[in-house]
Amino acid sequence: GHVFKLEEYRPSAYHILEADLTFRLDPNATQVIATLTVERVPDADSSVPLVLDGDGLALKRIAIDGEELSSNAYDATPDQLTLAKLPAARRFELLLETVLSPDDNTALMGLYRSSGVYCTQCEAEGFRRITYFLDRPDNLCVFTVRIEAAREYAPVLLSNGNPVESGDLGGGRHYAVWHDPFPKPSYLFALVAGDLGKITDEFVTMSGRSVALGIYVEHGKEARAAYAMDALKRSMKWDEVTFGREYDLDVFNIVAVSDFNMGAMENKGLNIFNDKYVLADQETATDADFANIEAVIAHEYFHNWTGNRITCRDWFQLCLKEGLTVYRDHEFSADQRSRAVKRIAEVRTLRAQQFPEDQGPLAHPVRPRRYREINNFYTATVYEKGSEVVRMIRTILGAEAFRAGMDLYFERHDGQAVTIEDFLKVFEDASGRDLAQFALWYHQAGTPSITARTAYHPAAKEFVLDIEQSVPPTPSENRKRLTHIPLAFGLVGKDGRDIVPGAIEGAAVENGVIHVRKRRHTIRFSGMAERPVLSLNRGFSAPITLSLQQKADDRFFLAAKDSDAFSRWQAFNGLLTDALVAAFRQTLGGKKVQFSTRLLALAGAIAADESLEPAYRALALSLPGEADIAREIGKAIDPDAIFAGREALVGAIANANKALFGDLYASFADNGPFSPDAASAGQRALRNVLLDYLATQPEGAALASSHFDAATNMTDRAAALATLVHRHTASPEASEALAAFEARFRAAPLAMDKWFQIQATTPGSQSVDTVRALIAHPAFSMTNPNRLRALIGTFANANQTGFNRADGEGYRLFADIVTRTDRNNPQLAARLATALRSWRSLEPGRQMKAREALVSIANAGNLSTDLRDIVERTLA
Ligand code: BAL
Ligand code: ZN
Repeated sequence: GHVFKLEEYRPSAYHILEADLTFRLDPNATQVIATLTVERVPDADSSVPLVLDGDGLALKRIAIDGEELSSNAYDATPDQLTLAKLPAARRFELLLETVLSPDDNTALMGLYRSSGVYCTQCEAEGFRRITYFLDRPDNLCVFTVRIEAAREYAPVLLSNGNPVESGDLGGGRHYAVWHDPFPKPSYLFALVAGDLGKITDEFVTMSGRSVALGIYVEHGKEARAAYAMDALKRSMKWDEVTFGREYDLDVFNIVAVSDFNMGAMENKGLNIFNDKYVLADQETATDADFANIEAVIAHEYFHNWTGNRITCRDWFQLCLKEGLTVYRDHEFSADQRSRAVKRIAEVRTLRAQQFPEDQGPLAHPVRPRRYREINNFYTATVYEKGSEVVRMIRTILGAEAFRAGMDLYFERHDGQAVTIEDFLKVFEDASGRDLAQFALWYHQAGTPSITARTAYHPAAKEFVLDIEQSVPPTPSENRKRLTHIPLAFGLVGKDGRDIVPGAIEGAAVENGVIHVRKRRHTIRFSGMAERPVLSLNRGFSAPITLSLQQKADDRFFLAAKDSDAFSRWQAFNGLLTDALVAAFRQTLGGKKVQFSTRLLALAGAIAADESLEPAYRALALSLPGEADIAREIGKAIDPDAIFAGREALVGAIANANKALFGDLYASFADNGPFSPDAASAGQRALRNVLLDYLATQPEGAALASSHFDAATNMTDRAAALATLVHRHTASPEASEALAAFEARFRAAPLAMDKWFQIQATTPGSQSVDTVRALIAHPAFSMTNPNRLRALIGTFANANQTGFNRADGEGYRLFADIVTRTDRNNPQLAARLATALRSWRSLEPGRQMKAREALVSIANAGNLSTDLRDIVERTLA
C-alpha cells in the first residue's frame, strides 16, 4: 500500500472555500448535491488539475459554473475525481451529485445508520465517502447544509453551526438548513437525522451570550443524559476560567448513538458520541463510567478551541489537537475531582497502554513521519504520551509562562491549520526558552529510561545523585538522541518534610525540577546535615522508566512518609511490583512463594490510613496488573506463572489483614442516597477492593453474593459479580449472580456489555471456551463495536491467562473474529488486532502460536489496508 510521508506534504493548488450541501436522505439511495466554491491559489495556473478525494463513490452529475461537463473533461473513479480542464478564472463553482447507501455502510465511516438514526463519522477520512472533496485538514471551508428527510422517521435534523431555517416539503417530508460560519476542515462535518429524545439547557458565556444546549438520545433514555449535561456546563465554565476560552456558536448539540467506532467526535457544534460516554444512572453505570463521561464530554468540548478553531495542517500533526486536548481534559478532571488520585489513574493507564506500544513493534513518535493508514494512529502514543509532552512543557515553563504560551497560541493561530513546530514556537516566544532539544519528545519513538544512584557523605554534608539517560531502539530508529527530561524531585528528611539543600551543582535545578539534558549528570547537593531519601520523578513529571537504586528501607520510608501523595503511591507500587516479579520467579522455579511481612503490613496500614482519601487507598491496594508485571519482567513471559504469583500476593495480603479489612469493609457499608461525586465513588471503590481481598477467605463466595444482592447501584453490583465470577468461577453463587444480572439488564445494552466483559476476564484456560459460548449467545453482536470490544477486545487485552492459553486456542479464536470483523469494519478489526503487539515478549511456545495466528490473519484474503498495516508491522 501507499506510504504517506511527512516530508511530502505540499499545500494544495486549490482551496474549497464554501460547500453548500443538500442531503435527500434515504436508507439505500441518499442523494448528496454538493455545490463547491473553488479557488485556485494565486501563483498556480489553470493547467494544474484539480484532484479530489473519494472513497467508494458513485458520481451522478458534475457541472462547473452551471454547465454540465462532458465526459472527457474529467476522470471519475470511486476513489478520485480529476478535473484537468478548468476555467481560466481563479474562482469557479463545482457541482457534484453522488448517491450513497447508508444502510450498507458497515464500516461506520461516512454516512451510516445506527439503530435507524442517520449519523456521520468523518475523521479522519470519512468525508470522502460522502462526496468528492479536498478531504485534508488544511482545507478550511464554510459549510451550509440542507437536510431533507421523512418527518416520521427523522423529525430531528441536525448539522454543524447554527440553525437557519426549516419547513415542510409535502409528501411527509421536511427539511432543515444549518450554517456554520467558522471555516473548518471536512473531518469536522457532521449530520444527524432521526427520531430522538432530547434534553435541553442553557449556558451563559463569560461575555453574556446565551448558548442553547441539547443532548439527543434514544427515546426513554433522556434522564440518563443529565450527568453528561452537567459535565458539559462545567466544562464550558472551566475552559473560560482556566484558559479564557469562550464558546462561539448559538447552539451546542450532542447526539448519542449506539454504533460508533470511537469514543466520541468533536464535530463543530454537533458532537456525536458513543452512547457509553453519555448515558449514566446509578442503575446502569459504574462510578468509572461517570468519570469517563465527565472526561469525554470535556475532551470533545475542549476540542472546540484545540482542534476546531485551530486545527492540524495534516494528519502527521494529529497530536497537535489530541495530546493537547487530552492534557486539558486531564487537568479538568483533576480540578473537578482529586488531583493525586487522577494523576495515579493517568499514570496507570499510560503505563498499561502506551508503554507496551512504545516498547513493541507498533512504536512510533508522538508525531509520526510515516503512515499507510491514518486510522491506525489514534493511539495511546499520540493521545496519552502526547498529553504527557504538553504536561512537561508546563513543568519546564511553569504555570504562568505556560498560560502565556497558550494565550499566544490562540491569538496567533486562530482560524489556521498548523504544525507541532508552530505549537512549540509559541512557548519559546512566550518564555524565551529554547525547546529544540525538548522537541525530540515529538520526533523520537521509545520510552526514555533513567538510571539513578545516590550517595551521602556525612563529613562533607553532601548528597550526590548520579543520573544517566538512554532511549532503547525502536523499529526503524536505532540511534536515539538525548532529550530534555524534567524530573521533579524531593530530598525527604526523617520527619517526612523536604530538606532544602544549600548549593546545587551538576545540572540546572529550578523549582524542584532537575533538567536532565546530557547523557550523565552528577548532581551535588551541599549543606545536607542529614541523609535524605530521594523522591524522584514526582507526579511522574516525565513519562520514563526509572531504575533508581534504592534500599528497601528507603522505599518503605517513602511509601509511608513522602509529603507528595503521588510519590507515596509510586514507592508502594514499586515495592509491590518487585514482590510480584520475585513471586513469578519463585513460581517458575517451583519454590514456595513468599512475601515480606513488612509489605503485607504496609498494605494494611495504607488501607486504614484515615489521612488518605478512600479513592487513593483503593488505587494503592489494586495490585499491578498481570500485563504490568509482564512488562517489568520483559521477556520469556509465562502468564500462568505471573497469575499464580499475583494470586499468592492477593491471598497473603488478605490473610495478613483479614480482621482489619473485615472491619473496614463493614465501616463503609452502603448507606444514604446515591451520588456519583468523587468522594462517594472513592468509598465504594475502597469497599469493593476490600471485598475482592475478603473473597479469598473462607465464606468469601457468600460475602460477595450478599454484596451483590444488597447492591443499590451498578458499581457495587458489577464489582461483586466480577469478584464472584473471577474468584469463585462456576460456583453456584457466581452462576446465580450471572443469571440475575442478565435477567435484570437484558434490555440495557451498556449494562450487558459489562456482563460480557466480566466473563471475558475470567482467569484460566477454560475462559476460551466461555468466550466461545458467549459468541453464540443471542445478545452477542459481531457488528456493534461496543459489544465486540466488550467480549473480544476485553478477552484479548485483559485476560492474560485465557487469551495466552498455552495451546494457542485463544489466539486462534481471536484471529478468526478479527478476520471476520475486517469484512465489515476494518477500523475496528485493526484496533482489535493490536492486542497481539507484545507477542515477542512471550515464552517460545506461546510466541510461536501467537505468530501463527498473526500469519493466519495476514494470509486471509481481501485484507483491509487498516488490518494489513497493523499485522505487517506487528510481524516485521
Ligand atoms: N478526534 C477523534 C475523537 C477524539 O479524540 O476526540
Ligand atoms: Zn480528541
